[in-house]
Amino acid sequence: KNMTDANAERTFIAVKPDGVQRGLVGEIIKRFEQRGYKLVAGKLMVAPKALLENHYKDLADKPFYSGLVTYMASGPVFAMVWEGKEVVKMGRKMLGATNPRESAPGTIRGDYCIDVGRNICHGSDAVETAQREIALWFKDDELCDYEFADKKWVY
Ligand code: 3AN
Repeated sequence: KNMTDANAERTFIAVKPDGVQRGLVGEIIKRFEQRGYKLVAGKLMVAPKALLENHYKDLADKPFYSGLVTYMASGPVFAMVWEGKEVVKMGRKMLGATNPRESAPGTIRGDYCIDVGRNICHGSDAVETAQREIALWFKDDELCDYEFADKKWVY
């Protein structure tokens, strides 16, 4: 795959355990699908603590870190890879601000949650972070390489 293709940018999006419990997996998938982004991987899994500690290693010195890992390990998460033009930046916009009370209505967090410790979804914050997170959560053979038949209607 030609990763210099601007329409082939990828991001890691996860529905956290609270989002799964609240039945929001479909709603979150729906928003990315309807926007025109392409789903290239997805799986429901209870994340091992070691995976979560690696995923959140930059936050290891934060006071909320151990609570964050415990919350993320408390039930299944729905992990996904989405592809498309500027999907990292646009994915963050669609999720809304980290603190849901600062997330605009119309964003996922702005529509479905209240508290930063239960903010229902994760999205990579930069292209390099996305590459790291995708490699951490998925094996290469879990990423599906295919084209939309009607891509010309999105781009
Ligand atoms: P984001 O997930 O929007 O990139 P980060 O990387 O600053 O935000 O934080 C990662 C996760 O840590 C958040 N999604 C949230 O679940 C949790 N978190 C961030 N700040 C706090 C906080 N002040 N209290 C509790 N949990 C927090």
